[in-house]
Amino acid sequence: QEPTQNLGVTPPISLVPPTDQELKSTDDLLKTLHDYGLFETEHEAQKRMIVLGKLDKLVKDFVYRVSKMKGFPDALAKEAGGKIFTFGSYRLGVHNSGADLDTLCVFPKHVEREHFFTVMYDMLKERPEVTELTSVVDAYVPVINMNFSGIPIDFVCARLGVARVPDDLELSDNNILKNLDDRCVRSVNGSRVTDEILRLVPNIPSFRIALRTIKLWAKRRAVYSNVMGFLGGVAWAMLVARICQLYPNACAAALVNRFFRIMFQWKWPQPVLLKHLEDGPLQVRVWNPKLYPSDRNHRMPIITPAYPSMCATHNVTNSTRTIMIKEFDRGGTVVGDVLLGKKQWTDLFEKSDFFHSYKNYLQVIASSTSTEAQLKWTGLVKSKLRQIISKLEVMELIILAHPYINGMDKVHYITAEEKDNATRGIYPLDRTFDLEEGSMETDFLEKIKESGVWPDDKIAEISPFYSTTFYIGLSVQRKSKEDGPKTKRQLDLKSVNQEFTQLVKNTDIYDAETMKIVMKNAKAKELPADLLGQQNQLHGTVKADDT
Ligand code: 3AT
Ligand code: MN
Ligand code: MN
Repeated sequence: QEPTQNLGVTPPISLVPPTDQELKSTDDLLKTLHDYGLFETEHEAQKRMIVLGKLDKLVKDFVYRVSKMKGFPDALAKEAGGKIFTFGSYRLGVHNSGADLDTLCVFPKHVEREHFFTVMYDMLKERPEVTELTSVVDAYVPVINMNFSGIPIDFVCARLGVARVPDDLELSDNNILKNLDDRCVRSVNGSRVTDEILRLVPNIPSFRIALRTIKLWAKRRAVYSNVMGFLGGVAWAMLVARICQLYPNACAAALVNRFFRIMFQWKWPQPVLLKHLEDGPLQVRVWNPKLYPSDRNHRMPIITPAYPSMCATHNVTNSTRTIMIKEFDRGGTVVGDVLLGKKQWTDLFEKSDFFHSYKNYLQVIASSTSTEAQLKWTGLVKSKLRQIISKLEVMELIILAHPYINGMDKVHYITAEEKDNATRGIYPLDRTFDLEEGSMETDFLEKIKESGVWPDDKIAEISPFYSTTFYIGLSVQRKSKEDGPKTKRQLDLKSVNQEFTQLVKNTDIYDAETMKIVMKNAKAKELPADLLGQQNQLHGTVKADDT
């Protein structure tokens, strides 16, 4: 591709090539990204290729088997084909070492979606390379999750309206979506969106370094999370892609600098588009605020480039947008100093000081008595937490409601008498332990024994109790001069509490026997010590950094 080609909805802002200073800064940036351990080894890269090769063979074998089941003669069953595509960070070429491999399996119309979750699932179960095999058939995008030779795979599927899926089949033609099940459209579009982003970026190597930088920055600054109302990987990729279109010849350091400055000044809710929206063959909505009132609610619209285009950021609220704009401002200032040699790239990646930033916090604690229940319950509470933010930010006294992107997972070993307290969010600190993200390792009894705080003969009486605490930082209006001495400035969160409790309890997942939900206020000085960067001895391990 010609680097100067106009790929966006406007001409580029500047075509100037990088300065020596910018090139040197880009070198420094690359070194810094390597220091954070972001890049995988050659060995790991090769392993991914081998796994993808095996998955492709597996898909063809799967289509063959189902074809035979349906009575196809051998030759036709072999010709039916089947193919895999990748999407997500791996497809964009910005995946970290250890990242998952997002893979789409495409098959012809005589194979049904159900076959993927039965026949394919069983074939995977047979493979010695496969561990931790699970599936979520009723998700918005149904998926098989597994580790294949140690690499985490998100395996989604699409049944196309064709008799054969040859190896040279492409997904770029909009007509491929005709007569597809909605779930298939969503699965195919994960891949089509990533492909389009790459097609619309003029300088892919610089795009990749800039995007890796922005993703690391967003994680460290705690603004990387679609569920919590910030942006997810696809949205960050689209923003960086737009900057690449505007500066097609810039190197990564310059792109990162422009990114922060342009995003800080952006006239939201003007949308970020990578190309003009297309009409297509489906009876589905394409994002259009002139036509659809709900699209006008989007605070920070970033629109996917593959038909049918959608807003990737409908979760953004006034508060989360304000927080991100403030972070863009900070990012621009820091990078400006980096380019002047006054600061280091590591300064850009300084961790968010969320737990030191507010006087008042709201704690939302989801708890239960088993790991299985806890995973489901926490997932549900997390997915609904934005509703609290929306309710809080319309309250008169609240300026900003700031959700932290991760919940804090803990296990508490409690006696039967301590259960009542535990359900109210009061735990014995000497028997409380951090759980690593994603893991539900539960055997901390040894540690309790070692500590000597709890005598051996009593250990039989304690059982694990799991809690996940989400934090919302509250910026509350100060007393104003007009307030008389009797003016009530008390923040009343009772109704928010009640509505949220109702909302999460009124679901299929909720089980009154095992699951509890509590909302509590916490002043800054009442926050657990481990959140403030002080180590509590028995908490032992400091949580590993998630980046
Ligand atoms: P990582 O390197 O994996 O952290 P990523 O951008 O690959 O970054 P994911 O693997 O989480 O992130 O997601 C890849 C794509 O899968 C992005 C989106 O098209 C789709 N996807 C992810 N989560 C969901 C979801 N909850 N619902 C629908 N689609 C999703
Ligand atoms: Mn991924
Ligand atoms: Mn994934």
